[in-house]
Amino acid sequence: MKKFGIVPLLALVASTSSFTIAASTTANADELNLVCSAEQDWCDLMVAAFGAEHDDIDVLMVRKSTGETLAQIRAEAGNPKIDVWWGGTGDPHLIAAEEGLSQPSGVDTSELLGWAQNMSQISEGKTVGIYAGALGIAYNADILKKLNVEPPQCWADLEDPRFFGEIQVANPNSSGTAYTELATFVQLFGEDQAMVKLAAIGKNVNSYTKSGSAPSKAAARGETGVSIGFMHDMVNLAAQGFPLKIVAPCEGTGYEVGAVSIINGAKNEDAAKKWVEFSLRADIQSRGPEVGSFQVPSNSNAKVAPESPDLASIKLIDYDFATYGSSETRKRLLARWDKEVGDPNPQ
Ligand code: S7P
Repeated sequence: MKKFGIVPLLALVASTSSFTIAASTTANADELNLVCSAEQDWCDLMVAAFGAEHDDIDVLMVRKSTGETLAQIRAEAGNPKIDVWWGGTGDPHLIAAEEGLSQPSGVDTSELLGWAQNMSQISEGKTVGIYAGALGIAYNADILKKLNVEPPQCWADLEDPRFFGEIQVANPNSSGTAYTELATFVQLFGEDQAMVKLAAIGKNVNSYTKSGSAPSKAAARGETGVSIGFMHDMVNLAAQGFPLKIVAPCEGTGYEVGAVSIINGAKNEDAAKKWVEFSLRADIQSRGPEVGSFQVPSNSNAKVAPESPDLASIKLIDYDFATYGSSETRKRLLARWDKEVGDPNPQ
């Protein structure tokens, strides 16, 4: 597995599943079974836009968190029900590739930014980067004011008892967002200290959600004071008028490269390849902001929304996708998280 520094490349530049079907009017249409791990609105837009160009392909889409999708793909190995997996953090896509659960798509990646091509290089073409986004902290300014609590600026602040019962974050077993957080802590503080810190933060956690975007939605609605998640999801909520403030933690932070993969043994391989090509196009990637998805697109010709967090101005770690996107590392880290941090009320 090849690893190379991505930060310089960046500088260059509820989980309840619901189904959507874009039905074709053509008899004998092909089918495409898609799992989407981005936000539901973007999944729906993508299915509709693809359907508008391919009226000979029926797309059956279900939205699932990243860790849940990896579990499904593993369970169905050899007889997959899914053809293509679009969206979600890149580490589980890389793990699927390493385990032989996805296959090279053979698509042209020459228009993509270096961090997206890196995913393809690590996985020998089995997964490709579609967007990037940084991990951060959000707080509900009204709630913290009412509680007379000083807002957090650093990851370390979240260990403080002043946030008792006020932090919400996802469970890294089901959520790619929360696995990115776990891997970020390990890269920032070392594995042992990361567990100590996450357990200390855990004392202040009111709930570990299944989906990574749920905590910031809860913070926006005033159901929790603080959330951990991706900054682009927080930006979307703040843009809707919720009293959410976004913090780039002082110690530095990790980031995701969202990905797309064709499942090994896909029954509808041609349609899956068409989906991958479609999802890498600049005009298609430029449409995320229409539905409040403010990740940085991977196609160098796609429009970056002014709302998108500027990755070059955030103190990003040089996230090691080859290591944290490997089966062995994820298995070990999740086992330690379950034992040393743990969710007292698993869903
Ligand atoms: O689309 C928003 C987003 O934050 O959700 C994805 C996330 O991994 C999926 O949710 P889980 O944490 O529940 O797995 C991100 O890839 C994406 O940026």
